[in-house]
Amino acid sequence: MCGIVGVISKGPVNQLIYDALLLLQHRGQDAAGIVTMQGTKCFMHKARGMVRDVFRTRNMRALPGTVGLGQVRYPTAGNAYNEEEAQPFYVNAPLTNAHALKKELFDVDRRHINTESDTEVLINIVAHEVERAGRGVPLTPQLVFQAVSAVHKRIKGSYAVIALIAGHGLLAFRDPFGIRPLVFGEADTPEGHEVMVASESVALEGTGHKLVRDVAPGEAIFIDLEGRVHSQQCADAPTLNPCMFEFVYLARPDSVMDGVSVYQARLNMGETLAQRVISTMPPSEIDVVIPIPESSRPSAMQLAQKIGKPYREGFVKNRYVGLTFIMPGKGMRKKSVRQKLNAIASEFKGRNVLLVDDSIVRGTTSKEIVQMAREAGARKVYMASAAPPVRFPNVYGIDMPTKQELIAHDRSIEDIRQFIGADALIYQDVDAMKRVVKALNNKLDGFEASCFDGRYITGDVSADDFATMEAQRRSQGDEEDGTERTRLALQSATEQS
Ligand code: PIN
Repeated sequence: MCGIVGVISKGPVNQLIYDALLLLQHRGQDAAGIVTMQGTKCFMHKARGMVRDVFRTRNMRALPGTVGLGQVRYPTAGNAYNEEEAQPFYVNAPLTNAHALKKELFDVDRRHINTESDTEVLINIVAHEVERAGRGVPLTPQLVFQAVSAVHKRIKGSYAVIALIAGHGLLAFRDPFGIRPLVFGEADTPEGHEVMVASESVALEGTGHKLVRDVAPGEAIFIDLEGRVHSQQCADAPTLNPCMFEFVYLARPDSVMDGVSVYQARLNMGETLAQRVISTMPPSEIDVVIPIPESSRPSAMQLAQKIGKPYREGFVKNRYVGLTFIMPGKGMRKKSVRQKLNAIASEFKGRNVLLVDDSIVRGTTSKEIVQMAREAGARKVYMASAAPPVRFPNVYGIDMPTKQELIAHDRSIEDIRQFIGADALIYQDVDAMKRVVKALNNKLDGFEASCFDGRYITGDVSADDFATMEAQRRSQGDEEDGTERTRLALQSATEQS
């Protein structure tokens, strides 16, 4: 998962892209970058870290031009800490056939891939197909669309792409299953017409653009340098199956995705979760409903109303959790949940509390939070999850642990309840969740909800893919624990001195 934005304007775009990236920061905090284009020349700045730390005035001044794009990155496939991989940051593209494509690119297309990143594979395929379509003739939108059709035939996975075609314009397209989100909007500025493409509508709204519509699954839009939008369906049998995790906790609640208000989706999930609560225990056994910040709030609020119990804030989130440094001679201390969340004791004392989280993935946070609620004086601690049990790994770009790390993989609800130490555990029902989100837009064909139902919509995911994914995660983990932490500590020290 990443946040991407592209814009074509009549004035400078560097500040605009920066502002949009800040609105998409929740989609990735690993690295950020901006590329701008002036004439046929491209300018770029990228680095590891959050948007506000990556860009300084001098970097922004070195990004001239009226066309550009940006990304906030969240590591998916590949080595998460390879600096080079922050570079091809135009795409949000976990591919399920990246390995085969890499070989094909080398053997057939004669292109060499330098990094482990799926994005580099994808961008090379796009570049190759665009070059092939435009060989010897002027590149028209029609030829660009022809290239996108060829790309769809070659790659498999979930992808939302924004690419600059030097000297021509901005290309954006979405995978034929509509897994990852992509919207576009426009604004009339004093300098003229402006078109913006982004992962979430909040990036458009927050920068003064009016949402025009979602890019359809399989569709490509090409914005020429005059700001004219050309569009065409480039896939054979597109269907719309947005990723359920966007609605569960990834997207901002003020975004509208594929015609669905994320906030409303969360409220609706609270409604069905309430039904599960009522069928599990008499609401009279619950004194108060408390959300675990942030994204469970709408569900918790709706749930509380439905069961007729008060909704109270019981945990405060520390907004300023910093880096973890290794000090000489000391082991690394893991940041605990307690540093990020603190209980308001008066809300727990002597009460039977129903805690609501958006999901339970590893269960480690839930376990610690249940413990904190008890220490704060709660009599009984019940836990409800607005998402169903997360039983299967994700191959479409959501950073989900391996099967073994998923608490609900191969475990009964009773086992999970015991693990987290709650007095009762209530999960969302997967069909009910799909039904209430779909009720917000009947044009949805379904959802990419493989983590919950084990159905991988692209139909090409094999046991081998899981094995590769798990191996990648393991090697990332090792590195994260070692050299990377040291490097981060050194880097921060230099920045502060
Ligand atoms: C909360 C996001 N949400 C919190 C992500 C923790 C599962 N975890 C999934 C709960 S917010 S665990 O939107 O960032 O505020 O089960 O893996 O421990």
